[in-house]
Amino acid sequence: MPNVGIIGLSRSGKSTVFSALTNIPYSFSSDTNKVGIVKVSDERLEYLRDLYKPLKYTPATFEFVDIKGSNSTVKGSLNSSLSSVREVDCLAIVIRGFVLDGLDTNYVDDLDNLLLELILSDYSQLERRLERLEKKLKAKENGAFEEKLLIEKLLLRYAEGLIYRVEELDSKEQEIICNFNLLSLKKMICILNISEQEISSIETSSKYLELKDKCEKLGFPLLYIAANIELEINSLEKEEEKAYFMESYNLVSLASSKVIKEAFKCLGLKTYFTAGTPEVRAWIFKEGYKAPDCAGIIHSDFKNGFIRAETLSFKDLLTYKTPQLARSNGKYRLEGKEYLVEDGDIMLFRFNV
Ligand SMILES: Nc1nc2c(ncn2[C@@H]2O[C@H](COP(=O)(O)OP(=O)(O)OP(=O)(O)O)[C@@H](O)[C@H]2O)c(=O)[nH]1
Ligand SMILES: [Mg+2]
Repeated sequence: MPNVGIIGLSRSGKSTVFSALTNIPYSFSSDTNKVGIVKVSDERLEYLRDLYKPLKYTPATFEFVDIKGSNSTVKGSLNSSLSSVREVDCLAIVIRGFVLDGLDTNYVDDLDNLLLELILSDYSQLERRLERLEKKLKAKENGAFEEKLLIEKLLLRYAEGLIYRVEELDSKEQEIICNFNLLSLKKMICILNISEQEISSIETSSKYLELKDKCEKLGFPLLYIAANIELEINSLEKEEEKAYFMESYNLVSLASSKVIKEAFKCLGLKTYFTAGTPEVRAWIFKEGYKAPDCAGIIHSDFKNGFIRAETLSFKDLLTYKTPQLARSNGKYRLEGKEYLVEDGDIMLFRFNV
């Protein structure tokens, strides 16, 4: 299951955002990581459910982690939690966009300060790595020199307090860097947590535009959410009430779906479906997966004994309305081992055991 770690400066609203995203009640305590699992809402899956009326309905799931921080200093919220940051697939950086104890914030400074913490950690990790590399260099070990060059290149940039993006490195460098597991190289999404009063005016505020500009330069998607309002919406029981509330705040979709959507994009994730009367289910896979790789997500036997995949794209199903009509119009394809699975494919795997 893919996951997103929520980080941010102390009291930026991380736990409130986590609660809004996961529907798990807010708790102030931040001594341990909190994990919440969210069902990925997908209109296509709902369509399949209405069509097949299955016994079991299984949306894909996504994990959010409220990463514990140290509250000893106003800044420096990550000191005690860097190992947790290392473990997640993607980072959601929460920036405080509301006034707290009468104090306003500068969004860009806050983002810079947080990134600096990640960079500092990476810097010392790379320095240690460089020391350990000495022996290998003396022994002229394969690849040691290339590694040294790359580390020096990274250190130079980090010394300026700036991050690297994976895309800036060539494929050989990317291969080497995989083993480093650097924090500042992770995929990141920026979440500005604003108060309800600002929802209507945020997009034209100069502070927001400044942050947007910064995020564009860094290649981070930027979302703004009013976590407190989302908490209230979550607490409502009736769907109509939720819809009414959302409309009154001009909210098109809930924060969790916005963040999940960005995380899918960042991590290159896609969805395929399996559909029948026993179960309608969504499966998350990585861009570039071939049919046997996707089969392997269900069970390794499906991959090892893969023969072919009967495939219908969701778009074709929508056009022809029923699987029968799609079939009689030749829209079911038999795909083999080399087939690159596409987002929205409805698949049935044939395999030998
Ligand atoms: N006005 C307003 N206050 C908020 C919002 N989100 C959080 N707060 C308040 O800000 C304070 C900190 O929120 P938390 O969600 O606990 O922040 P945090 O980043 O998890 O804090 P630590 O884990 O202690 O670093 C709390 O008093 C919240 O009630 C918001 O959207 N609007
Ligand atoms: Mg917290």
